[in-house]
Amino acid sequence: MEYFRYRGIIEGFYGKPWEHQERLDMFEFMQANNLNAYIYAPKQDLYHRELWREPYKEEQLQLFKELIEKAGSCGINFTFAISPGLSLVYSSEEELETLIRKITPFLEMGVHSIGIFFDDVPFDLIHEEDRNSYSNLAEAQADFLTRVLQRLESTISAPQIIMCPTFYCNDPNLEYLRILGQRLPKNIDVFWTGPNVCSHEITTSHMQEVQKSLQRPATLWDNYPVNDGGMMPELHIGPYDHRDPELHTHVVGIYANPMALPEASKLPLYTFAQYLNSPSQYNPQDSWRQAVSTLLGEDNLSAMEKFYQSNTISCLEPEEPAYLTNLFKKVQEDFASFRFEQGLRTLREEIISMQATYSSLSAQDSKFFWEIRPWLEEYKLWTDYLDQAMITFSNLFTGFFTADEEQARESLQKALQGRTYLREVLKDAVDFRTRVCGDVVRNFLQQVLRSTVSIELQAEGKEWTALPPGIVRD
Ligand code: 14T
Repeated sequence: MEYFRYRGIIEGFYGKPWEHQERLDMFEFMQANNLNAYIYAPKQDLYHRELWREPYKEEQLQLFKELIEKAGSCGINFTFAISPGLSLVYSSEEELETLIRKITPFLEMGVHSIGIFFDDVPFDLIHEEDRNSYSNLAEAQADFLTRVLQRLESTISAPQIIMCPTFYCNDPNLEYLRILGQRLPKNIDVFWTGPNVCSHEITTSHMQEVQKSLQRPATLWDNYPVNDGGMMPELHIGPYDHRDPELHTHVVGIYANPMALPEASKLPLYTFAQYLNSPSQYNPQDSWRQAVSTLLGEDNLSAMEKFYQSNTISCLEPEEPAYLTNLFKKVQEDFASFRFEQGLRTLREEIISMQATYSSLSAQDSKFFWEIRPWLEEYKLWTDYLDQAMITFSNLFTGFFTADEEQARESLQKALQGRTYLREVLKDAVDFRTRVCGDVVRNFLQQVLRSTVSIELQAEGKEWTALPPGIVRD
């Protein structure tokens, strides 16, 4: 007996949709990991959202046919989803006909599961006809879906509708949800993303409250590992985490919304599948190591573990990368306690390890490693900057603490040159496209600059209390 009826992936992100071949390949991955449901809902497919009324062209339908057949042969329930909410007139019979016309080719290809999504659309009724027919948005959506279901039931046997509400997270006690719960036919499934759009944690008691409002257990649309919109600089390759092992008691299924990078998504999706298949035995760290070994090979495990230390940021782990934070904290404590050699050694060892990690991973050329290239390349840049920061600190300490005046002058001169380099690269780093290393290395470089302000002023023959340019003393 399975814990969840739907164990799936929803291609529901903004940005570049997956390629046809990537989807076919993903279906095989899903089959191998006992995932049984896929929803087609890429926001950037104009025919899915903006142009929802336009029928698909024959060539596109041909590709869908291939996808649907492949899904079938892999034991995957294929759901075609449409997002009409930006412009739909809920009360209109013509609109209903248009939607039925749009999905008819899919029904003919054997699809019996349809998604109708109202996420990220206006919160109010925007058409006058609708304001005259309904007293609120929930009533309009429930009525429209009831009519869609009736039409489907008269056309095919056992149709399935899953809807995404306009308010799909946060407060489970909204009036909007209660109205949907009352008015939507009981066999229509309803999505929910948890306490947030991208939820750090999802508890059973939260889902129990959602079930109470919706009068049915919800289906989770889990926004991990998706990295669209403002999350694009983040690489979400960590394990699925912070979902109660008892969620299946109040949830009928979970769909993970992945990244636009299909191969990179497979790491977290592998762990997601293990959670779904055995929630109480699921161990995120063990599962992740298994995922890396299985998907990328045992040989890459230690380098991937190291690289992941700098890529932990996501809704699941929103803090700065903990490993790096702790390391720099230790180095700073050493410096502050006159243990310069100790602190510099820690830095040097870290840099060597990061360099080795970059060399090892950048030498790989499978699709996974091409997808993570932007993070890998900026990781390399941070490593180089860090190397310069270490050398600069080293010169600074020598400059301050050596008895040899000549050497002291020389070292401080070198520290100032290091400073010039670091202030330039810090400016370059403003334009970094990824969040690899978080702000930890950036903050450390900034600290080097602060530590050298006084010697720079001195070198320029200015006073300690030099005022910023443009400001003159009375
Ligand atoms: F319907 C939903 F459950 C949902 O999550 N919708 C979108 C989804 O397509 C997107 O991939 C996801 C992650 O960014 O979040 C939703 O989109 C949003 C949500 C926001 F709160 C886009 C912008 C937002 F400000």
